[in-house]
Amino acid sequence: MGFRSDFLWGGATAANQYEGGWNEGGRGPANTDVMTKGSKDQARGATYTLPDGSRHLTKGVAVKDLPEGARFEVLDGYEYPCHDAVDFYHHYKEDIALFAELGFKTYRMSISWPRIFPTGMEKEPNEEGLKFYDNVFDELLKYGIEPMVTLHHFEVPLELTNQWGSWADRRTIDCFIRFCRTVFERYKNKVKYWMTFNEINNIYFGFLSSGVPGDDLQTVMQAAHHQFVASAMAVKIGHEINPDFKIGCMLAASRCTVYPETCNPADVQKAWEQASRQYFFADVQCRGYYPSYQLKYFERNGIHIQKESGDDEILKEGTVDYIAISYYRSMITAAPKQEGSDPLLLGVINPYLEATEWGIAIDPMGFRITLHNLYDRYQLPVMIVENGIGAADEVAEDGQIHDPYRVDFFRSHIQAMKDAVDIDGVDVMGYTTWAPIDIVSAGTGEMRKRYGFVYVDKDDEGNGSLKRSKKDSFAWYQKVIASNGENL
Ligand code: P53
Repeated sequence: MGFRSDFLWGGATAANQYEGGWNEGGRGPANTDVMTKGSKDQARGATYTLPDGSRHLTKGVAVKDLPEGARFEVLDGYEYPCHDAVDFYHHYKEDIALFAELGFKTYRMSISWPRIFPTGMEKEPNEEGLKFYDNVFDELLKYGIEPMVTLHHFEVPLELTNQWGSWADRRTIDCFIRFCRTVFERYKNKVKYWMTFNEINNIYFGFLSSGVPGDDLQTVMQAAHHQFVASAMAVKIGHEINPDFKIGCMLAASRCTVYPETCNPADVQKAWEQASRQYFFADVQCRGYYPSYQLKYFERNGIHIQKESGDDEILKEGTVDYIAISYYRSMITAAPKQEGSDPLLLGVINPYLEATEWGIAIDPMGFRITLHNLYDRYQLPVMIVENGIGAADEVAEDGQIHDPYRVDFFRSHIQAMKDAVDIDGVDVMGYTTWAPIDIVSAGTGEMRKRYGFVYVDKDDEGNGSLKRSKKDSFAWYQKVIASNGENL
C-alpha cells in the first residue's frame, strides 16, 4: 500500500515564468516576452507594431484578426512580467539548495528554446545558453535531484511567430526538432525524464501557449497537428539517442474533468463531448492515431488537416512512455438551454465545492476520478507534474508567511492521489507541485497569485528585493516527502 519506493516527489516551474534574464547570455525574445501584465479581471495582451509605425496591444492571450504586416515586438511603456520574472537565472544555486532542503527527488523545469536557438532558425546552438542548463543540471545532480525537462512550455522564439506564424507553419517542426536533437545529445547523461509539449490541449489559448497569431479552429487544429508530428519525432529521436530516456506527453487534465450541471442525459452528453475535445490530444500521443470521434468532429466543422505522407507512420512510431498531467480544478457544462447559447458554462460555480479568489473550484475527488480515468484509458504510468493553489499570501507582522489553506489544498489532493493508487490501482510515478517557489502567473502575469512553499519578495509593480523566505507550508511538504506521503 502507499506510493512506490521510487516515487518522484518534487516541484515544477517553467522558464518563461521563472528564469528572467530574457536578454542575457545571447537569448532571443520569445512570444511570452511581448505579453503584458493582466489581473483576474483584465486579460494579458501581446504588443505589436504595424508598418505605419503604430503601436498596438491585443485583447487577450489569443490573437484574433491580426492586421497585415503586424510584427510582435517589445515596446517602451509596457510592463512585461516575464522579462525578469523572479530571476532563477542568477539565483539557481540558492533556489536549488531550497529544493534540496525540501527533499526533492525530482525537479521539473523547462528549457527556454530561444536561449538555445535565439531566432529558432540558426543552424548552430548558442553555447552560452547550453552552458547555463549544464550548470543547473549539475547543481541538481549534486543533491541527487533528478531533472525532468519540458521541451516546450509555452515558449517559442518570437522570430518564428513573426516570420511564419509559429506552429501554424510546418517549417517550425524542423526548427523544433533541431532544438530537441541538440539538447538530447548535450544532456543525454544528465537528464532521463523529458516531456514534449506542456498542456498541449491549451493550444486553444493560441498566442500565449504556442505563439500562433490566430484562434480560428482551422489554424489551431493545423498547428496542433504540427505539434503532434514534432512530439512523435522527438520521442523517436530521443530513444535513438538514449534508449533509457522516458519521454511523455503533457495534458491539462482539469479540462477533461467536466461534470454535467444536472443528471439530464443531454447535459451528460455535453460533458462527455466537452471532455473529448481535450482527451483527443492525449489519444493521439498515447495511441498514435486520430480517434474516430475527432475525425467526425473535424468533418462536421469543415476542418481539414493538411498532412504529409509519412505523418501517420510518425504518429504511430512516436507514442509516449508515460502521461504527464496538470490538475487544478474541475469544470461544469450543460447542454445549450436554447438554440445558439454557449454550452460551456465555465463561469458556473459548483455548489458542492469551494473556490479560490481566482474562481478556481477546489476538487480533490475530481483529481482521483481523473487519474483513474486516464490510467484506464491509456494503461501508461501517470506523472502528475502540476497541482497547486494560487493565493495572495501576505507577510504577517511576525515576518512569517502563514498559509494553512495551501497545506489544506495539498493534504486533500495528495490523499486523493493516494486513494487513486490504493483503491483504484492507478500507477502513479510521481508528483511535482506547481511552482514550489513563487513565480509569475501564466494566466494573468501577476506576482500576487502565488503557489510557492518559498515566498519571493516581489510585487505586481515589479518592486522587491527578490529575497526568498520559507512559508509555513515548507516544513509541511518536507515532512510529506520524508515519509513518502504517509505523514499528511
Ligand atoms: P496560472 C491557466 C492559464 C494559463 C496556463 O496557472 C495554465 C492554466 C491552467 O490550466 O496552465 C498551467 O499561472 C501552466 C502553467 C501555469 C499554471 O497552469 O495562470 O502549465 O504554466 O502557471 C497555473 O495561475
